[in-house]
Amino acid sequence: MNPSGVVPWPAEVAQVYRAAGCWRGRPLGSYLWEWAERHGDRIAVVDGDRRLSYHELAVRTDQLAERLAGLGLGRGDAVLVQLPNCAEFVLTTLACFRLGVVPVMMLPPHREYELTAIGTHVEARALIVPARWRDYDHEALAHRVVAAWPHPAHVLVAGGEAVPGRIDLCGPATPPGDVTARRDRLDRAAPDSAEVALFLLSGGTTGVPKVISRTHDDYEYNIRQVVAACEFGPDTVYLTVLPAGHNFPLANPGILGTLSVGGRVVLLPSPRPEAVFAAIERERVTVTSAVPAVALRWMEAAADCGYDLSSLRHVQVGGSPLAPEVAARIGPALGCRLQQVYGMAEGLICYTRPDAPDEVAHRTQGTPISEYDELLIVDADGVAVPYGQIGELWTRGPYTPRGYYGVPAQNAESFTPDGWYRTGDLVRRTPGGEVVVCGRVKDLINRGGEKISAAEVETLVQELPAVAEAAVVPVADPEVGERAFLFVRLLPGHELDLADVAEAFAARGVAAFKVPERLAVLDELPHTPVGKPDKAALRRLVATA
Ligand code: J2J
Repeated sequence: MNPSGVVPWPAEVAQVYRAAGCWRGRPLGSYLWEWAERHGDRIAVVDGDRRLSYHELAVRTDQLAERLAGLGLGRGDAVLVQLPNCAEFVLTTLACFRLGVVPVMMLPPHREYELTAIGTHVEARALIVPARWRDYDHEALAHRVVAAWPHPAHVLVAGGEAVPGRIDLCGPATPPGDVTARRDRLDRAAPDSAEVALFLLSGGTTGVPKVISRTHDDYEYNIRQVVAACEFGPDTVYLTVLPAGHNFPLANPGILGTLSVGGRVVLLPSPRPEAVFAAIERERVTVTSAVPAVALRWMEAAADCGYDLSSLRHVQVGGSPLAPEVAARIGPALGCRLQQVYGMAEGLICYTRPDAPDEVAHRTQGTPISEYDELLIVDADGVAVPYGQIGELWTRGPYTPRGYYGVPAQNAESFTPDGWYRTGDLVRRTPGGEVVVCGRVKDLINRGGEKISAAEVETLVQELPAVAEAAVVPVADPEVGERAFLFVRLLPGHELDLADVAEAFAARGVAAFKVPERLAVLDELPHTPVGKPDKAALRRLVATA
């Protein structure tokens, strides 16, 4: 990566955050051995039958860090991490933090299109993949992708059979060696806490996902605050079911929050209700997090499921809108309390607190986790609306970066000159200060919490030879909240159906979740006065379809 692509907080603001104790000046990897010393033999990570104690986690993280260093990876080198929920994901993330290598949190469904664009943008020095996952040969894909990057990079593979020439992520089980000497070497080479710790992908609105840089200082503060807000502690058993590379399960409080207080992280590769209930019973899970679509599936499956879910205290739900009527049913169905969360990989996190009264937990998305979070709710002209009214939310704060990585032109649109991030969400605040999400102005489809950029899909559809013009809008869906509805005008003599679109996207190597799920061919798309597709008119068409 190129450090000049990172937008820093202004020096005087950074000084305030440091003086206030938000930013502690310690890199994330420096906590690993502190955890190990405090919680030694307690179990930190459960992945199927594999259980790692805090001590083992520290030893194995350092082994992996040294392995990565041996490949020439070091401070400021970006690596794409595309791993499912497994122990290797946790080890890799922590090993990167130790070295100052910057993991880029890709998702398992990403393919050539995303891996090529992001890998090139951040000049990634490695791509870390499972050998196979869900019947897909990630290893072969990774080699094709890396060969197309304009710079040299390694492919590191987790799992699978030993193959000559392959670089196994964790290598054969090696003896621990001199643990202390290795630890000292890594401590001495630790990155500066103001440097970028990781890159998250934005659920953005542009052609290709934007990359969000999070520093060691800001992410550690985010984790510390959200752990306090959610009252995580050593008796927390957190079940990870959402893709671990998402900000929500990764750090809010998620995996990193749980580890930071000596709790136990249980990893599951999918949110399938049966497997989730079995894991809750077996591991005595106390808390888990889900998007509304997943929580809905659990609710339906929980009645008479035959599993003992009595250990579960909280289920944390966020990522897309949750209707109050549904919210009210989640707790009773699962025998626990609901916590709502409104958050974003760009920073700001709001939570209803664990003991919030029902009217707050069911009807609001909670309050910010930091007293230094600034929230401004504005009208279409950027003027603050009176308290309690609906407007677009702008935010700034000690864990909300001031720009995306390496896209100055985009940043001029997404951030104001004085550093506010325009969330694109419509919100209001209650008399009690809670945020209520009321809609959004940004152009995306929120499919069960997975964000699909309308512009990205439109650009891809526009490339099809049959298509003259394309526009994508959300269509409401009882299962996943929204699906992508594609409107097209075709060139004379051409035809198009959804299977053609799916095939073309697959051929381009686009993640399958971005394929539109409804299609209408129109003779003419409605247009705004400036000649763009009129999305409001198309949304009305969808509503009446
Ligand atoms: C409505 N829309 C919501 C909610 C997010 C915790 C929780 C979620 C995310 C996340 C996250 C919503 N109701 N409760 O990173 O740490 C929509 C908004 C927001 C966008 C951010 C976390 N919670 N949203 O969802 O970066 O539109 O983060 O701006 O993926 O999701 O998406 P993302």
